[in-house]
Amino acid sequence: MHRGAATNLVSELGNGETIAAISTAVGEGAIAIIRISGDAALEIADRIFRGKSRPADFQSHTQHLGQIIFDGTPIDQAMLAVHRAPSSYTGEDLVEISCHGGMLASARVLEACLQAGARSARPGEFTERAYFNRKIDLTQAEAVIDVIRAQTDLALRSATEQLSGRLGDQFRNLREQLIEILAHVEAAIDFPEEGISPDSIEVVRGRLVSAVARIQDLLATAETGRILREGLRVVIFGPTNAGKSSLLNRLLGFDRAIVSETHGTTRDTIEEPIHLRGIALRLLDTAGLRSPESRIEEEGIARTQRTLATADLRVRVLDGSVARPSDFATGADELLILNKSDLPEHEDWKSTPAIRISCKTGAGLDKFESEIFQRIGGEKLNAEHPLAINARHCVHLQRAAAACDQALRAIDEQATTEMFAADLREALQMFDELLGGGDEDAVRDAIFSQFCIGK
Ligand SMILES: Nc1nc2c(ncn2[C@@H]2O[C@H](COP(=O)(O)OP(=O)(O)OP(=O)(O)O)[C@@H](O)[C@H]2O)c(=O)[nH]1
Ligand SMILES: [Mg+2]
Repeated sequence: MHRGAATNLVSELGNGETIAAISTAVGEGAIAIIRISGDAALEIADRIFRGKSRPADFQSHTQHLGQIIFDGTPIDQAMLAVHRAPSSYTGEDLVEISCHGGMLASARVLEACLQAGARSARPGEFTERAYFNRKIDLTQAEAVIDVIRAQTDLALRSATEQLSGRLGDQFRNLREQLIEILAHVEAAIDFPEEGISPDSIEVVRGRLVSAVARIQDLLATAETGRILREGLRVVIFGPTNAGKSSLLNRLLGFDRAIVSETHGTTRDTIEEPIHLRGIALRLLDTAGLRSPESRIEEEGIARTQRTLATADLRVRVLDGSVARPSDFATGADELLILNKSDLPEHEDWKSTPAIRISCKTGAGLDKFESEIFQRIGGEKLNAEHPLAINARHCVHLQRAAAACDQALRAIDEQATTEMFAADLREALQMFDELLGGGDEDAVRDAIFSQFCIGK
């Protein structure tokens, strides 16, 4: 095939609306997968594939061995599978080519697809098409990103639950409840002479109250969602030489930070990811707090303060074998740790409630981990079906709850039925947007732009 022919093919195939991309990660691997999706996917496959039969004749969901041809020459041996519309990931005709995983081989196969009339897919465009073809709702599309990014089993389980549509189902149920209530109310607007009987007002009120309660239940999972998706920032801080870096190293299981008996060893903030009982955390070790003895140390301590300001959980570590500092104080939201429990405890600490650990022997670390787990609501995270909303869901649900509350006030203040209906419609609108109604460009910007190319 000649390069010059490509532009003609693109217009012939409907403005290049058939897309192609390498769907596997960049780099060397055993295989790479190139996907083609759109009306012309089979035609394009026919142009670049030589095997026993033509892809257009393949049965859906079967794989066939052949060669990929580019500029008239074979470039790689590959397996090609055809998934016919609508039974494919995108809901369109979809072709998957599994070729050798070298960078060059996969790039050449993609080039062959483009030359044969496909255009390069934008990030997330395959999933975007699945969404616009109604294969999945917006919460499921979001779950695809969560599955890809999941770092712990728990995060993965939660994302898989969402991908299966369970969160979408909950939103749909709530939406249907609101529609029912609205239908009731609109009937009263259409037949004002009949009005709404006091009895049915009570029924409507009761349903609305239970809808709000369910919205609040979902909102209560927002924090869990944030922890699962982003990981929690746990900052270790306290006076110099208390054993902060020793604690970081202990929890990591390797010597990440320098430990020494010299006060002021750590100057910079050190951040490392860890998994604690299935939860992803970001653990931060900081420069010890004291009157700085140099400009560098002063900067280190300033960094400690800035890091503390962004902490989800602060862990104050002190040396239990020495006297209590005269300026000692703890904040209510901190975890207080007395380290060096292998040494005799200084009497100043006798009545201080704290978790006593030894980074040297490992004593007390179990208790410390349990306490962190409890503080971040780990029990909730371990529920059998860990559904947890994301930031976008949170904003919409908050607005829906506010609109429902407003509607309840409208009932109580005996406002006009129209006002009540307007509040309900606003709440409904929120659920439409949650599931993916409304502005297509906004959806594209907010969700699919976060994907990688080829997904
Ligand atoms: N006996 C005993 N010594 C410990 C323990 N934990 C730490 N140390 C010692 O205490 C000293 C200070 O430890 P680091 O971890 O460097 O303390 P730090 O809080 O990071 O100190 P700075 O970075 O200077 O702020 C080192 O000599 C450690 O070996 C412990 O549990 N028991
Ligand atoms: Mg240190």
